[in-house]
Amino acid sequence: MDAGFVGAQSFDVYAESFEVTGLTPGEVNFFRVSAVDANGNESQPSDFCSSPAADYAPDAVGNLVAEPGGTDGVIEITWDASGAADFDHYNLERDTDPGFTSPTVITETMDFYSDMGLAIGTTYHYRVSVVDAGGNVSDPSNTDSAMPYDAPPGAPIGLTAASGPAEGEITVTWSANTEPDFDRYTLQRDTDPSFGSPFETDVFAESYLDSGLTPGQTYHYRLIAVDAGGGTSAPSDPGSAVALNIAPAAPTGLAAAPGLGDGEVDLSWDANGEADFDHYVLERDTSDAFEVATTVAEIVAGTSVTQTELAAGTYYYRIFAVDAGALVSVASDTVDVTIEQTGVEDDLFVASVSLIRPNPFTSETSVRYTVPTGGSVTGIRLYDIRGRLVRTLEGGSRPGGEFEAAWDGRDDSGRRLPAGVYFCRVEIGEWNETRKMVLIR
Ligand SMILES: [Ca+2]
Ligand SMILES: [Ca+2]
Repeated sequence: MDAGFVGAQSFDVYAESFEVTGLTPGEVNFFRVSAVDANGNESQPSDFCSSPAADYAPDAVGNLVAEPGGTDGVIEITWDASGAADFDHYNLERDTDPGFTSPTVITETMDFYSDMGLAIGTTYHYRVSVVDAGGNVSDPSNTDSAMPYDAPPGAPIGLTAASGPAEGEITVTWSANTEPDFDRYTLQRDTDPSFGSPFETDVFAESYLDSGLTPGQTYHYRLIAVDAGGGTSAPSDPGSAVALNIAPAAPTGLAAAPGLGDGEVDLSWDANGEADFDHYVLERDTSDAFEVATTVAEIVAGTSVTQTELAAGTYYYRIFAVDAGALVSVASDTVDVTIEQTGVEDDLFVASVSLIRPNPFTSETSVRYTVPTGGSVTGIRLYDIRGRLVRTLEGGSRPGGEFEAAWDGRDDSGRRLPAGVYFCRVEIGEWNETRKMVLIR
């Protein structure tokens, strides 16, 4: 090791060559030789020579195995330990290309490695080489590949559904999902709380404005988180809300004028624009107070109507719009019209509704009406505020005369109807009139 041969090691040799072993690989050693005779006399040493000790590359290792780890984005790699005496470290190579054209080299002294922060859904290839103290590199090991572990997201939390802000809308909000490779939410909506056949939509934020819903209808929502690997969470706790329903605007443009025929009034108004508009309720009274006992109401589908068989006098009209959820607008402006007396009645009896009493009522009320002389087919039918037929009180031919029909506040099936406004439509031959009734429970 030292050309001055201070502290040199010596070997007795009986031939003209000798192999020195156990040297540090790659280290330069110096040698010289002297001859010794049988009496132990030693010659002067020869000139010295030198050479580095042989340093071969380590053997390759095997049994490299790459497997998904226990948390997102991790691959665990193991391999056989190197037996090289001058072992220094391993070069672990990682590449997304199985040909290792541009590998990332990881220096590791242990015979295992946890590779973290990898892209989920990507396949990574690994192989390892042994490096000795002299920098000699073994052949690479076998190769193995794996995709990083991809845990599914946790169930989303904090889901809240609220009506509005506009008609037919619900706003749904929730807390952000913390999944590292979170990709999107799948929001489910159903009118059935068991979510039997939900509507689904992908959402990439923490809120969703659901619009175009049926105003007044209850909708249920729940949320599933989806990660980049397609893993799905359990559903969130559900939330529900009623799609906002706003009452229609008051109808505008109401106009009333005497009609072409005797006792006729022509009425028209502007159409309402609500998507859930259902019908109009036209009210008539002989004073602009529109008192319950005297107001006559008629359900109208279009934007004009002709009232017939009115006696001479001044009539006041106003109109309401009703939506599919039975919400009623405030009243339109009131208009009035006066009809002059023209024709002369020669019937003893004239078709009419003379009285509904009591009105409002709690348990029973009666409708007093007149069938004209000669008799006529007569129908008395009751409708609710949405225009649905709930009860038929009369239906058949009647002789001329005065009659009363009682109503006990029940429908045709005998069920008690809820408190509210009902319409009584009396049809006597060609003549008809609708009156408002108020049931109080
Ligand atoms: Ca994941
Ligand atoms: Ca509405």
